[in-house]
Amino acid sequence: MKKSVMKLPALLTAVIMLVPFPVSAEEELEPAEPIEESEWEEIYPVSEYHAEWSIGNRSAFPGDNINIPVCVMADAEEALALNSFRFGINLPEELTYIGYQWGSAYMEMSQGLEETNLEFSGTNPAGTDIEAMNGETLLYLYFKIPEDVQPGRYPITFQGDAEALKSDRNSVINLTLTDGCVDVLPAEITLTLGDANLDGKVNILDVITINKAVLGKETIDENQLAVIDFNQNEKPDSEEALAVLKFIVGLTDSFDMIS
Ligand SMILES: [Ca+2]
Ligand SMILES: [Ca+2]
Repeated sequence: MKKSVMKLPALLTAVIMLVPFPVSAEEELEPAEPIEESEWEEIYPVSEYHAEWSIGNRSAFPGDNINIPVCVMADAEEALALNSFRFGINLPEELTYIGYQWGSAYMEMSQGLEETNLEFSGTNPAGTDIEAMNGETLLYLYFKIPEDVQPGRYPITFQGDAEALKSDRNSVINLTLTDGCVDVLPAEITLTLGDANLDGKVNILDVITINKAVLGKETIDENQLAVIDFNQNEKPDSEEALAVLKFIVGLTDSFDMIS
């Protein structure tokens, strides 16, 4: 007896399901509610990333042909793969700009008419234009150092309004732009041990240069490495900065203590 009572609701449900439910054509074609602008961020929260684009530093002699790398670093893959970007680079007019190389990445770019003002931009809705690995060189700028240029520092700087955008509307990429330079050395130069910035003197500025290079905040070239790489491991080390410091304050008169 109890069993047949239990079965009754199941039977009713089956009967109800067989009866067609009236749905009007109008109701069927009702479009989905559009997502309001104000709701979008709630559904897809804004992600913030940080990226650094940096122009390298190099020293060179008059007559040299050089290239300056432009590197990218970021805290997330999302900040390395960009669908849209725009930046400009100010070139020193005293140096002869030859051209640039943009790796193998596909891009659409425009070049400024002035050789002292390069502009790069790309937009590609179907894919990514900038897609790099962390620390990778994205771009090389080529220069010829004129024979008659004055020795000194020639800055190569980003234009401050650079933009890095991801196609995904809800990500924000905060950019840090680090400028670079070419240090033109006197045609005749004597490389002096410890003179990391190659200005002909050994002083605290050289300790700072080495420490910055150790921390990766400054790149040093082969001439600079030649005068500070006392332990011959082909990279700057903090003990080399210390050795130069000891030399400056008179604690030692040679750099032979590191081998
Ligand atoms: Ca120096
Ligand atoms: Ca070293």
